[in-house]
Amino acid sequence: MLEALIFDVDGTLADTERDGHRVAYNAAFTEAGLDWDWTASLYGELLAVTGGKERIRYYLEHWRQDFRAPADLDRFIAELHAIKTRHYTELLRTGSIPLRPGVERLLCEARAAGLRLGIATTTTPANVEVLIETTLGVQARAWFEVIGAGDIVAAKKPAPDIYDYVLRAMGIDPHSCLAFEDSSNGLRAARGAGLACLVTVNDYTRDQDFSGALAVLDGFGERGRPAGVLDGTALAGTPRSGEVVVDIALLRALTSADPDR
Ligand code: XBP
Ligand code: MG
Repeated sequence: MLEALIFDVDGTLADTERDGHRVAYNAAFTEAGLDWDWTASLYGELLAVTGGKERIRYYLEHWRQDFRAPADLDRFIAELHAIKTRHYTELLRTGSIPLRPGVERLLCEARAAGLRLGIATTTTPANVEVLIETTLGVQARAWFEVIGAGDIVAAKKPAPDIYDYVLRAMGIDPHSCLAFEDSSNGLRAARGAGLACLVTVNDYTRDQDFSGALAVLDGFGERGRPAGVLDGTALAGTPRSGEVVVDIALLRALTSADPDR
């Protein structure tokens, strides 16, 4: 019985990476006097590592062996990442990053249907708070019982820790939940915590491996603008297997047909 929806943030609720986080990282590098430039293409490779601090370290280790790291590299990275978070939240406040089509509709439908809502994300908590506030309004923070984000867990996605944290905090069984993700790392994290997972892809993740997903779509769809189905195995039993609008009826059909539940 579906009781709760647990959403990833970056790439799922909103397309935040290329024109949001990436721009903020580059602004932080400039402010710190670094000649680092994360192009859209390079950033696509760096997204293999979740977590901004971890991603910066990955970049140094694989692309900038020439960099003369300070004695306290952890502190240097943490301070640089804090500058990035300031730039990112400022960018969000300009209103330039909207929710993806269908997200607000689905959240409202879920609330009307009495489903519980949670968030499980690798990004920094402040980024989630500001995204919700700037796209849905400050009152929408209360829609989500738990926001599991960033360093609240030691191991980030694809480790299942953030989903385990949210499940524990909500006191709910994974089989009563459905996760929404955009990336293979996120799918693996959700599946590792025992959740069924619906994937909606974006340009950075479209070609990744989504084995184990309930279905793979190119979005949530809107009435009159349905989402394309990339892998709709579980949709076969539903009346709209070619194109779909993700609504509560579809989610209930998907999860009730799921043999893992
Ligand atoms: C995506 C991430 C985050 C963001 C950047 O998180 O991996 O690291 O790219 O945010 P998710 P930070 O898809 O789980 O929402 O710089 O705050 O890490
Ligand atoms: Mg994501």
